[in-house]
Amino acid sequence: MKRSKNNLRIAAFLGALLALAVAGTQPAPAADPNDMSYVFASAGGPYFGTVGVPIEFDASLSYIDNGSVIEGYYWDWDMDHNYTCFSLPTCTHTWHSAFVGKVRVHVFGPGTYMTWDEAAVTVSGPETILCVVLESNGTDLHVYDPCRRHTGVNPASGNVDEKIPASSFQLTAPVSDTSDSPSIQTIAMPLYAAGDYRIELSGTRDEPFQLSVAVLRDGKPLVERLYAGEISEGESILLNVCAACPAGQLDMACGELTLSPGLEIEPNQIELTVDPNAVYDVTLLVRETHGKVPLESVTLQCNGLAARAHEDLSSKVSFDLNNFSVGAGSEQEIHARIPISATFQGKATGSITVNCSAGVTVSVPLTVKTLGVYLPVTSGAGSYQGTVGEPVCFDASGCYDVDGYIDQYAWDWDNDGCIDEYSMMPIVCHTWDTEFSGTVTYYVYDNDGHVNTMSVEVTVTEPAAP
Ligand SMILES: [Ca+2]
Ligand SMILES: [Ca+2]
Ligand SMILES: [Ca+2]
Repeated sequence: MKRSKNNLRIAAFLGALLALAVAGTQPAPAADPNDMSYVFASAGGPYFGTVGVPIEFDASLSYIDNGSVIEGYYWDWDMDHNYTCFSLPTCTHTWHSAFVGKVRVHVFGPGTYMTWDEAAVTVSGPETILCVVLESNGTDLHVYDPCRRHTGVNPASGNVDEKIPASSFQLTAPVSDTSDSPSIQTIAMPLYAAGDYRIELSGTRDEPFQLSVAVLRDGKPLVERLYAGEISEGESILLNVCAACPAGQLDMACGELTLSPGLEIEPNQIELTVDPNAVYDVTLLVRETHGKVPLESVTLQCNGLAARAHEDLSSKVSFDLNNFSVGAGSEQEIHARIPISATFQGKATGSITVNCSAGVTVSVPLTVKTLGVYLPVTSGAGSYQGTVGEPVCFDASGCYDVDGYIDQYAWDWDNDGCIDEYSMMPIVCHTWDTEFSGTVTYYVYDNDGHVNTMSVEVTVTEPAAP
C-alpha cells in the first residue's frame, strides 16, 4: 500500500512537470494604453543571468523629449500586470528557477506621460519546482505565492485558478466511486520568486489526508516533507513554506501544520419581541466543532441594531463571557444583555459576531421588534385609468404603521373578496385583458398581522382606433 502511494506521488510530480512545459508561455502584451510618441521607454537588455544571483536591469535610455524628468520605473517581472516601482532607472531582480521570457517596464513622467518597453531575459541554472501533492477525498488544496496569488480550485466560482505564474493544477480522480484510492490534487510551479508560500487545505467533509511538499531540481526530488492527518468539514489547515535558491543553493523551510478551531453558535438566529425600556438576556451556546484546538481570544460584538428614526441599540449591548474556557470539542454558554430604550418602537435588525483565534468568525442575525396595537394607516386613494393590454401600476407606498412596520401588501383586482396577488413591494402593476370598470382593493399588513384595506376606482378601456 505504502509503495503504491509513493509511485502515485512520483507520477503526479512528472505530470506536473509536463503541465509546466505547456504552461510556460507568457501572456500577450496588452495594447499600449497611452501611445505618446514623445515619451520613449527602454527596458534595455537582452539580459542573461544565473539562478539565485541578482540581475541588474537598466532603463536609463528612456527619456521624455521635452526635457521632463522620468518620475518612476514600474517593472513587471512576471507579466501579470502587477508592478514593482523604482525611482531610479536601474534596479535588480533575482529568479530562483531557470527562466526564459520577457519583462516589461512602464515609464512615467509628469502628468500623463507613460509608455512601456519589454526586454528578453534568460536565467540559466537549475529548474527549481515547488510541488505540492494532496491525497484525500474530502479536501481542497490551495497554494498562495509570496504575492498572494492563488492556484487551486476557486471556492467561489468552482473554476481552477492558476494565478501564480507558470503554475499548474491537476486533479486525478479515483478510478471509481467505490475504490479505496484517494483523489490526488497536484499543484506545481517554478520557484521564480523567493519568499513565503502558503499552503491551505480546506475540508469539505471528514476525511484523512496525506500532504507532500517537495522541491524538484531539474526533475529530481531534492527535499520532501510529508504530513498526514484528519480534516473535518469546514476545517482549514495551513502550512507555511519559505523557499529560495540564494546563489543557486536551495534553501527551504517548512513549518508545521497550523490548525484552526471550528466555531458554532446556537441559536443561529435571534428574534426578540420586546417592550420599550426593558432589558433582555439572551443565552448563546458557543461550541468548538473540529475537536483539535481550543477556542481562544474570543470576543463578541453587536453591530447595526438600528431602526429607521431610532437610535442604534448596538452600543448598549454587553456580553458576559462567563469565565470563558472552551477546549477542543467542548462548549459553553455565554450571555448577551440587550437593553431596549424607552422610545424604541418598530423593528431593528443587526447581528452578534463572535470572533476567535486564527481569524475564525461567526455572525448570528439579531432582530428586535415591539408588538404593536394599531392597524396600518392607508394612503393613496384615487382613481386610475388604463388601456386593455397595458399594465396599470398601483402605488401603496404612502401606507405606514405607527407602532410597527408594513410587512406585506395584497391586491384584489376584481373586488370579489378573494386576494389575487401578494407583494413585499408597495408598487404593483396589473394588466387587464378586457375592458374593466370597478373597484380594486388593497390589503396592507403590518408586522403584527394587523390588516387595513383601501379601495380605488379603475377604468380600463380598449385602445383608441388608429
Ligand atoms: Ca508582476
Ligand atoms: Ca401596527
Ligand atoms: Ca379577486
